Amino acid sequence: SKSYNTILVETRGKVGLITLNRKKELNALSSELFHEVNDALETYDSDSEIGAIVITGSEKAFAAGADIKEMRDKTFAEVYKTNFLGHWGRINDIKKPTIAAVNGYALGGGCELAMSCDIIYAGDGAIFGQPEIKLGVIPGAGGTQRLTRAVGKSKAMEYALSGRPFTAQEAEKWGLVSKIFPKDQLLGEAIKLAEEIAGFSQPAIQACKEAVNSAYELSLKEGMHFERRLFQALFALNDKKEGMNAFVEKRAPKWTNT
Ligand code: CO8
Repeated sequence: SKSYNTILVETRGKVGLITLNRKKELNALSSELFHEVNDALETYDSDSEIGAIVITGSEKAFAAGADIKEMRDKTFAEVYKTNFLGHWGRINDIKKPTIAAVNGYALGGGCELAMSCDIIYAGDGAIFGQPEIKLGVIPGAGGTQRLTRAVGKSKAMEYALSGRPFTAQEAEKWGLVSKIFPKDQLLGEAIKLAEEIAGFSQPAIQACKEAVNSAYELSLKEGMHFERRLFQALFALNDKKEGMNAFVEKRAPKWTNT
C-alpha cells in the first residue's frame, strides 16, 4: 500500500484501516494530513476488495482539531479565496461505510471528522468537544450542523457556545456515539463491525448508506419514497436473488457484488 507522511494505512481483510499519525501534535489535522486522509479514503472507496473503512487515531488523541499553528497567520482574504479546508468535504462523497474509532481527544475538527463518519465507536476515556469559540472562531466542518442534528439544539448550543468538552459516556447517552468500549478493545470492535458490514453485498450496503443519509436532507415523505425506490431497485441485483435463495435453501449467501 501507499506510504504517507501523516497517516498509516493498512488493509485488514476487507477493511481499510486509516490511522492518523501525527502523534506528537495529537493528530492536529493539517492540510497535508487531511489531503492524505482523502486520498486514502478515495483509494479504498474505489478498491473492490474493500467493503468498509475504519478511521482511528492514537490512544491519547483521535484528533485535537485543525492545525492551529497552520491557521494562526492566515487572513480572511487568503482563506476565502482559496476556500481553505474546503477539501474536508470530500469525505462526504465516500460511498463505503466509514467508522470512526475514537480514543482520547476528538476536539474541534477532530470531533467534526468523527461526525463525518457513518458510525462512531468510542473508547471509555474519549473526550469530545467543539472548543473553537475559545480561539475566537466557530466550528467549520459540521460542528454546528451535525452536532445539532445528532444531539438537538440545546446541547449543541451549550457545547458549541461554551467550548466545554463532553465525555464518551455523555456522547453515547445522547446518541452521537453508538457504543463505548474499554480503550484497548475499541479498535478491535470497530474492525469487527467493519468486517461484518464488509461481508454483505456492496451495492446493497451502498444503497443502505445512501438511504440513511437522505434522512438528513429530505422530508419524511420524500425520504420514504427514495427508500422504497432504492429497495425496489435492488431487486435488479444478482445479490438480491442470491440472498433470498440462500435463505430459503438454508445456506450462506455468496455475494458477487453484482
Ligand atoms: N493544532 C496544532 N497543534 C496542536 C493542536 C492543534 N489543534 N492540539 C495540540 N497541539 C499540539 C500542542 O501545541 C503541543 O505541541 P508542542 O509540544 O509543540 O507545544 C502538542 O500538540 C501537545 O499538546 P498539549 O501540550 O497541549 O497537550 P495537553 O495534553 O496538555 O492538552 C489538549 C491536550 C487539551 C487537546 C490541548 O492540546 C488542546 O486544547 N488542543 C487544541 C484543541 C482545539 O482548540 N481544537 C480546535 C482547533 S480549531 C478547529 O478544529 C477548527 C476546525 C475547522 C474545520 C474547517 C474545515 C472547512
